[in-house]
Order: sequence, then structure tokens, then C-alpha cells
Amino acid sequence: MGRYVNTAAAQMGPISKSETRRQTVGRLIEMMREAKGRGAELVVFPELCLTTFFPRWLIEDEAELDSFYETEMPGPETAPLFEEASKLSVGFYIGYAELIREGDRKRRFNTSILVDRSGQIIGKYRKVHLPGHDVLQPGRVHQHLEKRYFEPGDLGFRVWRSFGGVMGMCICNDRRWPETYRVMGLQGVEMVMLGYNTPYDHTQHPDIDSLTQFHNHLSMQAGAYQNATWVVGTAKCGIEEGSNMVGQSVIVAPSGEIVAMASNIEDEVITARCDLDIGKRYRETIFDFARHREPAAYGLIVERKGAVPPPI
Ligand code: ING
Repeated sequence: MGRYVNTAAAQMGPISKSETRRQTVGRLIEMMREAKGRGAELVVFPELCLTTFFPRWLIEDEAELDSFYETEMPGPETAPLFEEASKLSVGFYIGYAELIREGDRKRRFNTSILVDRSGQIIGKYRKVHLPGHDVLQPGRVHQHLEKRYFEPGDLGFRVWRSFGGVMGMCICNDRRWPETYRVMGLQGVEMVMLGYNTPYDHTQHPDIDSLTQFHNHLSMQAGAYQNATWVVGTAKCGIEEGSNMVGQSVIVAPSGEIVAMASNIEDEVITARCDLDIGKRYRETIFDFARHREPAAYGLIVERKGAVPPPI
């Protein structure tokens, strides 16, 4: 008998710049209802899913920039999503732009939260790996100014006991870095949830950008397998304000197999009955970290700060 979490990825199609939060929240609620109708108890929404992906533009007016951020969560416009979740007894992951004030200082993060089935926020994560640039890049059709609009996350990679297992979060670019999964893997994570906004023209190198879809799944499948965890990756995708972003949201098993994938580039709900005990079997055999990992023997004396590798 397994430990099952009936999970949904709620992929979003484009969000136009003119779309209101009321409209985007309405889309999220509609997909949450569909997910519930298909037995889901947990729904993973995309990164920055309340507005268009605004880092594609240089925004110099502070009030305009602030308009893309949430200063409270839930706030008046997002409360209906929390109420619906509680009514349906469905938990969710949601990504949004977070603006907090510390004295007269504004701080800005690319953030996700985990909300339990009663509608309570049980975890928060702030994106560590911010891709792109902090200043306008001449010649680019679409900018990618996350380094300008967000600070690197200051909460680290944590895990939370909920939904009958050990749950973790990350955001978009984080999924490309092995450290993301390993830090959670060493804490026993059994399901990593993430949202992404991934344009096809990010590097401006055709040989790399032509592999955007491949690298998207490679990152999540490798992270899942090498850390014996489920990975749920949910896209905001399609041609959004002229920027073409990859879809193909997936639910990946600890085996590395894709067990569910979105097939269009609009709002689409995919679901899977995720058995958390699959990861447990991998941790008790191939990836038994305690028995098989030898950090001290990796050639680096990992315990000492500032260690240098021994001479060859
Ligand atoms: N977006 C992209 C991502 O990591 C990117 C940036 C695209 C990096 C393509 C590399 C290749 O999926 C965000 N928001 O991090």
C-alpha cells in the first residue's frame, strides 16, 4: 500500500499585461475546481502567475513596477483563491512577486508559498537563482531583468512535512541547478514543486535556445531521479506579449519518468496519483545517501570552510 498524494499541475497560457488579478485569479480557481473534480488534493500553479512576466521589459516608473507585486498574501484580490481552496479542501503552491517594506526600505522577491488543504500558508520560498540581467541588454527583443526586479532569495531551500510526506519548493531557474534538489534531498524531500516562465529566446544562442524543451525536462527528470523525489513543474506558457514560452508542464516520478505532461500551450490541468513510497524505495537502494555518499572522500575536505582540494 503506498502513500498517495493526488497531485495536479495547473498550467497557464499567456497572461496579457492588461489582464487584471481578478481575471487571473478566476482562471486559477477554474483550474483548481477541475483538478478537484479529478481527485486532486494538491495543485501546483506557475511562477509569477498573477501577472504577465514583467521582467521582459525595462520598467523605470516605480509605481508601475510596484503594480506587479503583492504586498499581502492573501490580499483582497487573491483571497477568493484561498477561500475556494479551503472549501474544496485542496492545497496549493503558487508563485508571485512579493514586495515587503522594512522601515523605509522596499524589498522585492520572486516568491512561492505552500498552502495546506485548510487554506493556511505553511511554507514560503524565495527564488535563489535569478537568471538574466540587472540592466537593459541592447539588441534583445525581450529583456530578462529578474536580477533588476528581485533580490536573491534569503530563505534557503527548506522542506515541510505536509500532505502525508516531505514537501519542497523551488522556482523556475532553480530547477537547472543540482544544488537545488540536493539541499532538499539531504532533508528527505519527497516532492519538489516548482513553477516556470521559460522563453525560447533566453540565451540568444540558437544552438542552446533550440534545446529549451529538452533542457526543461532534463533538469527536472535528473533532479527527481538523483534525489529520489517527485518533481511537479508547471509552466506559464504560450506567446505572452510577443514572448514565446515553453509549456510541457510535467509530473515526474522519482524514477525520472514523466507520468503526466501538458499537451497544449493554454490553461491545462494534468494530474497524477503520486506514490511517495516510490522515492522511499530508491532511497533504500540506489540512493541510500548514508550508505553510498562519501563526501569526505570526494577529494574535498568538505567539513572545513574554505577547504582546498589536496594536491593531485
Ligand atoms: N526563466 C528561465 C528558466 O530558467 C532561462 C530562464 C530560460 C534560463 C532558458 C535558461 C534557458 O527557465 C526563469 N524565469 O527563470
